[in-house]
Amino acid sequence: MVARGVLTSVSMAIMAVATAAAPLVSLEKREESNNGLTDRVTWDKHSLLIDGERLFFFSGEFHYYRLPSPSLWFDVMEKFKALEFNGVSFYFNWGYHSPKKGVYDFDGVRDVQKAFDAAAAADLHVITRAGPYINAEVDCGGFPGWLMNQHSMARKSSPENDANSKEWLEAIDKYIVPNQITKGGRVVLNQIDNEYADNVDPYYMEMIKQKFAEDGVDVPSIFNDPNTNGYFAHGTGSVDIYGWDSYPLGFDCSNPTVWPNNRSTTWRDYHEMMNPGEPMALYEFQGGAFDPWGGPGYDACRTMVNEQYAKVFYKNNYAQGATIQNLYMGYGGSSWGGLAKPTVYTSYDYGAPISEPGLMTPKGYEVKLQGTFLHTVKPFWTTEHFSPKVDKDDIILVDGLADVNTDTKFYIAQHWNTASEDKDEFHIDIETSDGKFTIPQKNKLVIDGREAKILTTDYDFHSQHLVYTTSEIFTHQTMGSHDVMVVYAYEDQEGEFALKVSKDDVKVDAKDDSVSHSVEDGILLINYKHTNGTTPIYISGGSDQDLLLLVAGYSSATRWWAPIVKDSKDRVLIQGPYLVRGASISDSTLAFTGDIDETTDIEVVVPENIESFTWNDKELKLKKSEHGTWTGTIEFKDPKIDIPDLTKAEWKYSEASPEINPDFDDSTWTTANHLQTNSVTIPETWPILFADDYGFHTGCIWLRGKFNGSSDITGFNLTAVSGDASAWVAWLNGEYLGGYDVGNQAFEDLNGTLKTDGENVISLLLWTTGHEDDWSADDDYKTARGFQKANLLGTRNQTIWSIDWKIQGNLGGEDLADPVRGPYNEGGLYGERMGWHLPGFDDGDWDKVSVPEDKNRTGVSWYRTNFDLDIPDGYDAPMSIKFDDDTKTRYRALLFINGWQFGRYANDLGPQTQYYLPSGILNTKGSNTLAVAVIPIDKGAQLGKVILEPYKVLESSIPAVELVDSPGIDKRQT
Ligand code: IPT
Repeated sequence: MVARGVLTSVSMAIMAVATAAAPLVSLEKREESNNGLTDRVTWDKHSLLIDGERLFFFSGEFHYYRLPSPSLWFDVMEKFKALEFNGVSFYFNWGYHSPKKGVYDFDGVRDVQKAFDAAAAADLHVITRAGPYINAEVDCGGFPGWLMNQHSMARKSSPENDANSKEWLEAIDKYIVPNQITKGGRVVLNQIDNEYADNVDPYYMEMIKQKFAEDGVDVPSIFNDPNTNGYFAHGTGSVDIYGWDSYPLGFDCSNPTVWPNNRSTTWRDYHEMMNPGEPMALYEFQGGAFDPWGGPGYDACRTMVNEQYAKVFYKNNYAQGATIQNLYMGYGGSSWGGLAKPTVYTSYDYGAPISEPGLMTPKGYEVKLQGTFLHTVKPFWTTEHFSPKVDKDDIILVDGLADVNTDTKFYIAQHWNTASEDKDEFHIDIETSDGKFTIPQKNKLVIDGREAKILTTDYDFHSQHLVYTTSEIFTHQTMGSHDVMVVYAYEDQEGEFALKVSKDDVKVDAKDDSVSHSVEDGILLINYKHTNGTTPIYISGGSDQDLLLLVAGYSSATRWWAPIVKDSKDRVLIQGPYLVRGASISDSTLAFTGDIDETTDIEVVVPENIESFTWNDKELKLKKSEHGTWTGTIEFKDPKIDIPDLTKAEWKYSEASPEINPDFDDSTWTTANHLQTNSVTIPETWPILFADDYGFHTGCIWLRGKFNGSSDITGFNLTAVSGDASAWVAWLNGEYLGGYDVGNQAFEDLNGTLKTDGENVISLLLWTTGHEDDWSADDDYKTARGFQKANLLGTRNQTIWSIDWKIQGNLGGEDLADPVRGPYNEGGLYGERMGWHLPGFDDGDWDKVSVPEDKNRTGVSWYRTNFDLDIPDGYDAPMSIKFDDDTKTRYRALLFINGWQFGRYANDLGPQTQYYLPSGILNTKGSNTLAVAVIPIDKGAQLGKVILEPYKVLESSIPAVELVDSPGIDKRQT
């Protein structure tokens, strides 16, 4: 075991300076810290080091619980790697694993080991973030439903809360601990709680930190401060590597092209003050945005947090000094079932670099351009800031970063006004070991609107010495007898590339007219324009090895991939495909794997010994060009997938709300008789009518209230409490009274319906949308779902018990009827309780109908149909269900695919109408059961069109997708 503290190692680097007579010896003094538990993961002020190797930690956030198909975790992790993330950050969701105190489930879709395996298979480092509190727009912010009945406050130290928190940590640590790098796994950092900055109790943090340590977590601890508040950087509860998060564009995507001018320029100073001995870490940096019910939708978020945003804001982070950057989200997924907190709907696409159905996006490609640079150009990892001289420094901000080990310097240029859409030309004064220059010397350097550039100077790569370039570097690689570098800029922008050469008669060969060159004082200066496509410039005779400079326009650059060849550290280059997942070499054959969406022309740059190629195991015929690159075409074969037309399918229908009828037998329901609650909602009448108090934590809730009529009683008054987008419907003695948003509603003038003599029965159906989170650590997650007030009108003593109530939520409450699909899959609708959503339910005696429906229905309705799919091997066709209707009456619907609830639809709120059905949950090679429950809020609703549709069809090397266990009705545990 190593002692906590500073490890000092001195390494000698001998740097021969061409012009100096004697070599200079420079001593690099490294001061690395570790946490006293392991030296496998260390750090200094510049960056993290893993096994002594420095890296730029560039990760994306992934929530396995938002994609309940473990095979697809391998797919998504492979895409992370392809987009040049070298890490992944996992939140673990306590509530997802624990339906009941003491009960933990890590089987099937909850098998987190597979998530670790998927990260390892894709060669990704892992950050674990197990909370206990995670936020993440999930129900209770990740706390299990049963914790709502805990008396003590969450996220505060108390015997009860400590015990419950430790119960979870003990369960999840069994997975985190063996997956740490120290045990042969990939976990390198472990987060303590999340964004704990309001109402903080440092002893709680300390307790969590110690529990992780006691259980054997020995990698450095981290904390994600909600912005630069300084929490847990020092003192009780403080962590090894403090960091913060930031969402500079916020979460309102409704004006997606309007950007606030709020890029941070003060982080460097803050970091210097707060934790100067640690790398600057952004444990969550905005990678997209969530969207609320009724919001503008994820296309708008993708537009707002687009690739230009990624250029400006991520590069600004690097300029500020960040070398740990986790994008929240890398892939968002779906808040299926009741996973979401009330503000968000089923899709959690997030406008992330990889979309909900697993597709590439423009921002994904931008992430790849940046990531490849960050991993290639190593001097970028050890820099100090300086302020260069810029001619337009009132408009253009240029941050200088100077490597402390070499002469390499970087210039990060952007508009001072982040939102500026102007095109501005500027010059920078640079100082290199080859002299001082004002660049560009011959043509133009611009920042065009919302872009930012990283310019590299004085940089040795392979046999070359770059003096500077005004283009951005994607990557470089030596290919045996010649070196290759790919640079890029937006189309029509000019570039200047200055290379040190040993002879004046260097040969520059380019087919493009825009390319010109000159040699002066041993520096070859090449000027060119970035055009559509990629222009090769072949430079020979200037150094030991030739250089193939590939000058790409931006859109061409987005399709350059530089996969690291399996079992090596070298990259090969390929331009064209939609997605390149991997490359491997055996003998003289290079095998690529990836996805295409159309017939694709490609160009490949590989070492000279490669003579043949395959794409997804099929031979690929390529021709060698004069500069040694290879070109050819990958043919896309349309698989002609037969997508069933559900508007022509046979559907079965059943009405599904017998609870409305006064004589419905509710004897098995729970009697609502509590007089006390741990909720933060203050009851106004008794008994307590909060569903969670009776163990019902998800989905729809039914209540039935009975009272004897009298001539005094004139009606009743109800106050429903639930989250955004919730609604409730009331019936009296079988008659529909109305459907409402949450809040208070008085029911009077019930002429004819309210009995003055005999028993009256109120039936209430509450459509809930999950629980609040605990952002402020004030137990807000304990806000009730149910009724705060229920009293009769016309009588005295209205707050006391005047109605007898029964309550029913999901079958079994915390003792799940369906542990495989887990605590969030089903609520308390009659059909859910009866298992109508499940495969194998016999709907033989239901009515045959067609959908769209031609009848107005009142009360809850269920529809079922089956369909077959046969998506051939070698293709990926992520599927969806779309609702298309112009029904004016408000209704809500639940969509079940093979028993899994994958859609909560609100025709009156939107915005979501299309719901992703992940393969594995969906049987892409066989039959599927689709069920739709329709809950009218207004009287009479008509289910519109239900359409099955792929988002895209790709010829793909997606890893084989195993069917998820989808137990049928016979497996119900009641
Ligand atoms: C940040 C949370 O850490 C994360 O869990 C998620 O909720 C995210 O917000 C928004 O999607 S908190 C940040 C807004 C300060």
